[in-house]
Amino acid sequence: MSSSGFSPADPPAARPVPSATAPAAPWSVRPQAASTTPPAPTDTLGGPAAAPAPTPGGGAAALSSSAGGPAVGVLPPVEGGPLADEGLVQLLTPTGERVAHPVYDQYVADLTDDDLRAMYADMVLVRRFDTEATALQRQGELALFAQALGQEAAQIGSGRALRPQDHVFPSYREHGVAHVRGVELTDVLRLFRGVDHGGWDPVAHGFHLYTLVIGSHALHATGYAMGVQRDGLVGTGDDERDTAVVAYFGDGATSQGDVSESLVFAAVNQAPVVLFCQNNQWAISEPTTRQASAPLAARAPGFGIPAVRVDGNDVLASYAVTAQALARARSGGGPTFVEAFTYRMGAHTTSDDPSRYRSSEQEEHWRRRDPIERLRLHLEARGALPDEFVAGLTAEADALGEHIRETVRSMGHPSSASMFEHVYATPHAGVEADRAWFERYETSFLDQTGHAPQEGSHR
Ligand SMILES: Cc1ncc(C[n+]2csc(CCOP(=O)(O)OP(=O)(O)O)c2C)c(N)n1
Ligand SMILES: [Mg+2]
Repeated sequence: MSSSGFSPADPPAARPVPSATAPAAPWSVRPQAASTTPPAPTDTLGGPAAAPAPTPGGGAAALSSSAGGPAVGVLPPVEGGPLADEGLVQLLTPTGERVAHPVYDQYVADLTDDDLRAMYADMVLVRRFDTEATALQRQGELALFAQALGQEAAQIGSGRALRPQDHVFPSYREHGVAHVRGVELTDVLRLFRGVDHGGWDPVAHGFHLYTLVIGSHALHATGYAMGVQRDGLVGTGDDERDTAVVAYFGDGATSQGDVSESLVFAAVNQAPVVLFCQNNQWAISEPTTRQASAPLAARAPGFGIPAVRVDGNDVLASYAVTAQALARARSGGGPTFVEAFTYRMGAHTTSDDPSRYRSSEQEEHWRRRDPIERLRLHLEARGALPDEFVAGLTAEADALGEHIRETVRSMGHPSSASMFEHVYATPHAGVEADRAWFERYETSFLDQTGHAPQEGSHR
């Protein structure tokens, strides 16, 4: 058995939705238990300074009554900037200490040392995959690659909370989720080598193909969830039947209309969908502070969707909040918006150079919050990371690296005509017309003997 432990087809059962209510988040418009003084926007997370508070004459002033308090019937603006770290659900501190949580402890209470080691192994293997794929791109073996570096906890934690019947709509760096859904990581590289539109069977894995059109799959996921609902696969009480759908997207995607539209449809239909936003603080070179003036999660309640902000570098907390959200969806309780606050430790893709737009101090700040290191420290403190396990995992990672290198180099060259396959399940006149045009185009390069001309001779 591999050191990655429990099989992707057999995640630990998520527990039922707890009746306890989480304390109001600092950005909530709900009345706060203690002081209602908004926390000052801070830069405690090492990112660029949070957006300034609204100025007189701006939205906040316009919402105030002449007496200075909020106008009757008008909701006040949400509190805190998009980088505020107050209100994040956390179960493991950056140094690996377990902290208690009144709501989410119960979701991780059943996790054994084996489960924690399995999560650790997943994260280590996915990081090795990232490293190998990046090196292969540099060697010209891949056209492009997008790392998951730094986001392993958000992906493995949330992915491990899924059940086999759940269905995931990823964007393009969800390699950790792909791994726990049983997708061969080398198949992910078929897309990045350009030999395939996808590389795996979405139905077999409950894991859709990667989506490069930012935010579009939030709509696909919500529509799919509405279908699941209409198929009677929600709220039956049968753990093997009730199904949830997850859309993974980034902070930048929340600026797209598609994501807002999916929130509308999810809310009014009470669709069994979890809208899982990995806020890695960057949309290529655009920081979250240029796209939001309040936490991204704070948008969802305005649509009527409950939201939770979680420390996305904490694998346990990511597991717990996702388990709760999935249980809500499967039981017919409707959608949840999860904002996993994390950091893109690497470049956007291999075509990007982040030193052009962010500081090495910020990168160093987040290196000290590495999600893998956090779980390693926790396991060590529990005495649950024996040397033999570490040695076995290192050997498994080395074998994975070799497997990736060999498999990618031996991927064949598809015919260019294959790009027209699988566009639709049934024949389609438009695709046939494109295929015929492309064949004529390719034939136009052949010389009179029907052979391809020598390199450069047609120029
Ligand atoms: C509709 C659309 N607009 C623009 C782009 C170009 N683009 C590719 S990645 C990206 C940034 C996405 O940022 P985010 O959603 O935060 O995801 P991340 O890459 O950080 O995981 C953009 C704008 C695109 N692919 N699709
Ligand atoms: Mg981002």
